[in-house]
Amino acid sequence: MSPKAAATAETLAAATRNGDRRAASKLISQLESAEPETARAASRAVAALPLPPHTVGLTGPPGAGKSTLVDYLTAILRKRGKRVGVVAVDPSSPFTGGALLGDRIRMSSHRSDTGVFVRSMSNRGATGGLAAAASDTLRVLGGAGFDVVFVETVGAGQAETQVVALADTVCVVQVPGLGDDIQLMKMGILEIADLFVVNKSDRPGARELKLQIEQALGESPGEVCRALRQLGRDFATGYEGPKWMPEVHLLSGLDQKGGDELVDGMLRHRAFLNQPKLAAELTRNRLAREILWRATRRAGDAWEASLAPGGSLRKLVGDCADGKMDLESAVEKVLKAKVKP
Ligand SMILES: Nc1nc2c(ncn2[C@@H]2O[C@H](COP(=O)(O)OP(=O)(O)OP(=O)(O)O)[C@@H](O)[C@H]2O)c(=O)[nH]1
Ligand SMILES: [Mg+2]
Repeated sequence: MSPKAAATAETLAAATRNGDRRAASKLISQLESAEPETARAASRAVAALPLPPHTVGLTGPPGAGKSTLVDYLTAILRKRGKRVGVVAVDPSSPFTGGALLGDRIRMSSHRSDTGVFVRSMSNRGATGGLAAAASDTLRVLGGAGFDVVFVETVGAGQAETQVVALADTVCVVQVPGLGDDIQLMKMGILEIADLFVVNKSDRPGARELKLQIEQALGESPGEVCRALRQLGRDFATGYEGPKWMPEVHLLSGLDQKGGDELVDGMLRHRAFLNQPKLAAELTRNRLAREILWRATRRAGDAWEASLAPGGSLRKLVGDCADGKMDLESAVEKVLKAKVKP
């Protein structure tokens, strides 16, 4: 890595810690840079920054009112004296992602507020996976001193689920009138929610949907606790502390109703995660994933370089091309070769 890229990233990280918003913004752009040197230097520099005290993931179908809701919740948290960050993640194709994002953010009311930081992210340039890039972005916002950070994602695909799993608290947003509500739940939505939001409760069918979700929660087998499940069976079965039962909140982002109760629910969930043994285990789990992402990315880069024209394993590629070696044998050789990540 070039010393210059590293120095720039380090300088930006230090300024971010001092609350410099422009530095934070630049650092995030560098994380997303298509230039691997720049992205890697930024990722390395943010590793020492702290995660935000509370990350809240919001997910739900397109148009469910997530952005309107984030805007409303941000206003409530600002009144309570919290500094709020927002990351809108669009995992759609690199070709359409950027164009749609501007439309997805409805934070105009906070534009002049220095206690609010809004940022969008797409798959573009997210080497090493969207979740890894989002995780680095969270460290930037944590470093810049934001108390609560919202991460908004659309839908329930794999990339979204991974991003949402980064959050301490996950809110699944549903709306009445989409039909097939049960179908959505079958798609594993019950599994990932700490809080349910029945949004657009100004519309008919909201109470019925709330009842439906509560009923499904009551019937769902086993322990309903995302954090415990995430830690794996061994920890979950050995765990004897209090359990978390997902809450279902009626809300209207448009009429600005139900927001205070939802914010209280979010904070209750955060407090629940603070139980000493659980909190320690969650921190370890998160660190393990970050170490793995970072190591995988560096190893991947190194192997790629070694196989590229001019790389040390170039002969191997030639042997494969000439039919002197099969693919699997080549893979074995790659794994045994000494490449320096
Ligand atoms: N009736 C009603 N409409 C709402 C409410 N909240 C948002 N809307 C409307 O729903 C539409 C979508 O709102 P967004 O906040 O952009 O929804 P979103 O889930 O962020 O959308 P994507 O990011 O595109 O998935 C807009 O036309 C909003 O005005 C609500 O509480 N009630
Ligand atoms: Mg949106």
